[in-house]
Amino acid sequence: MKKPSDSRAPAQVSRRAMLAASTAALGLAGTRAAQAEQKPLTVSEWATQLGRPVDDHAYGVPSKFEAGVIRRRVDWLTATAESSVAFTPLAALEGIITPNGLGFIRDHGGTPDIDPAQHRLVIEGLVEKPLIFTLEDIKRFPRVNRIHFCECAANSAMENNGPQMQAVQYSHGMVHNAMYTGVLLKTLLEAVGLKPNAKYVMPEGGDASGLTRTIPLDKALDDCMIAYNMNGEALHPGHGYPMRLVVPGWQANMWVKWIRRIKVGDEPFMTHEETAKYTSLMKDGRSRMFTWPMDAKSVITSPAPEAPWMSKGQNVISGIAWSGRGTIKQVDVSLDGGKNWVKAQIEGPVLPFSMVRFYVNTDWNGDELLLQSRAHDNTGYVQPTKNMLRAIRGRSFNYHNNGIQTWQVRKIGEVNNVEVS
Ligand SMILES: Nc1nc2c(c(=O)[nH]1)N[C@H]1C(S)=C(S)[C@@H](COP(=O)(O)O)O[C@H]1N2
Ligand SMILES: [Mo]
Repeated sequence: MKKPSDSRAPAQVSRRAMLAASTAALGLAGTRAAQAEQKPLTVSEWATQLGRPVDDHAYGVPSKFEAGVIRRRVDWLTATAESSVAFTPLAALEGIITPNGLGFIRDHGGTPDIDPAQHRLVIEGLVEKPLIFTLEDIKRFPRVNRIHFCECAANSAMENNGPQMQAVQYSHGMVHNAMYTGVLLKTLLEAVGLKPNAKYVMPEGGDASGLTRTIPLDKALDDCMIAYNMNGEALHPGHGYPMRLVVPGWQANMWVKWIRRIKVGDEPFMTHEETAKYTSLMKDGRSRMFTWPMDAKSVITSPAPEAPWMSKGQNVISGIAWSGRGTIKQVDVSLDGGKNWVKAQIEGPVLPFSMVRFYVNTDWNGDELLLQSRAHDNTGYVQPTKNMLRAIRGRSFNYHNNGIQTWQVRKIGEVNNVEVS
């Protein structure tokens, strides 16, 4: 039996022999075994009295012991709390569905509180019959349910300049994955009737920022949705209540929230922000524009700087992968900074433009690891290293940074955001 080498693990060595059969079999060396010893199967305090009344929260909340699992803002990142971002706590989440209360929120002008009875969606421009829809109208059209990731183009952008954020929540937390219920945009565009010269749709938000984007008609007619439910329940206000545009696989700034107007046009409608901010500067000084789909990306969510391993022996590497060009085909994991790779096990649903969950089960001897993950999608695209991206795009703050992330597992309780050359 291995000796626990973690100074944080309580002195359980002498009594560990009693648990040898179970813990040695699992290779568990630390916290879990210690807890088991401190709480044998006697009657626990909470079993000697009645619990709280059923339904004491009309809308359920997590255990108080999960109080650290929350969205977090980085206040220095943006000028104000209204034009800000609150990041998904990826290290604490499992599977592929992000709970609605934890999915990142990015607003340009704060979150409006919209009365659904007052909200309207106007479809106008190059259409035969402009129409105004209420939420109830929208709900009368045939429905679809689709699971999709939503990733801000700026996710991981700072990391292009070298390791910055000591938490996967901040380095990669501008992504969430949810099941949307709504109507295909195609269905609504058929209802208004497109004029033959229609080429683009221009969705506009009903918030203070009035965010407007341009989407080519092909994409609009393919898989875009007007969604009103997210993970079963009505969209939360921060995610666009009562309705938002879903643009599967494409950068999240096109997923217009609180959508109130769709104008159909024959040329792109470029706002200042769209031309100036959502282009990517390259090394040679030119800019990449219209970089709409999000390329394949993956990240190990546990261990991570905020979720270190606390024991040697058996440990699970858990991560997520997604591609805006299709379906994830394979994820590789390296323990040595990209020299050797093993194929991760993808566990759970594999769907187009959706996250997948991957695992590698390990037996950790306590030596330093340099953990990386690398996604492959069904177009044959393989997630590049950060240096491969820099060779083309340079080192500036870079939108669409899908470079491979490295976590250095240095010792029990310590994981760092690092880079290997
Ligand atoms: N109307 C409106 N839609 C918007 C925004 C906004 O500020 N206003 N922000 C966009 C940006 S930049 C992102 S990253 C996504 C974030 O979606 P979420 O807040 O549901 O995560 O919404 C997009 N849609
Ligand atoms: Mo964004």
